Amino acid sequence: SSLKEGIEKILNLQAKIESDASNKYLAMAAWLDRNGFENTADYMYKQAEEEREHFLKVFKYITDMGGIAITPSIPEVQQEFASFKEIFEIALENEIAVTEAVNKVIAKCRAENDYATEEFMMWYVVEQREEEKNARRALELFDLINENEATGKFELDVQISKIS
Ligand code: OFO
Repeated sequence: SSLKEGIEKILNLQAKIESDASNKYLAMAAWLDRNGFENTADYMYKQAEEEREHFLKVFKYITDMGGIAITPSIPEVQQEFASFKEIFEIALENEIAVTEAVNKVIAKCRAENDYATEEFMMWYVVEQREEEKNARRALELFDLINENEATGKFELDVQISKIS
């Protein structure tokens, strides 16, 4: 393998984090769907698909570099949420945690002089910047549109689904 052991390990961890993110968003999509937020549900199903792609991208990279990609286990994820808004609070927290994980991979690459993997990970840096911005924008909309007013929920559902 052209991957050092520590790099292979941290990349497998990143693959698992992306896979977990996909499952978390899938549960959020289902909650949104069954609570009538059809547009935002579609948005979240799409996020789940995107995270699955992020997972596959790193998974394939490990293999391409001659390493051993480990299929991640699937833990239980949160299925119920207190409110529409809580979904986006959790989504933002999750994106921040993923960004931190990406940064750790890059720090490891630098420590191990693995500049090829560092370059590969830059795609994730850009992606995380975008996803954090979108999650923050969704929360901003909750400040602008009152969820508890007559058509507030409906309007939020429409506007959030238009992000990105
Ligand atoms: Fe994988 O991009 Fe967000 O988490």
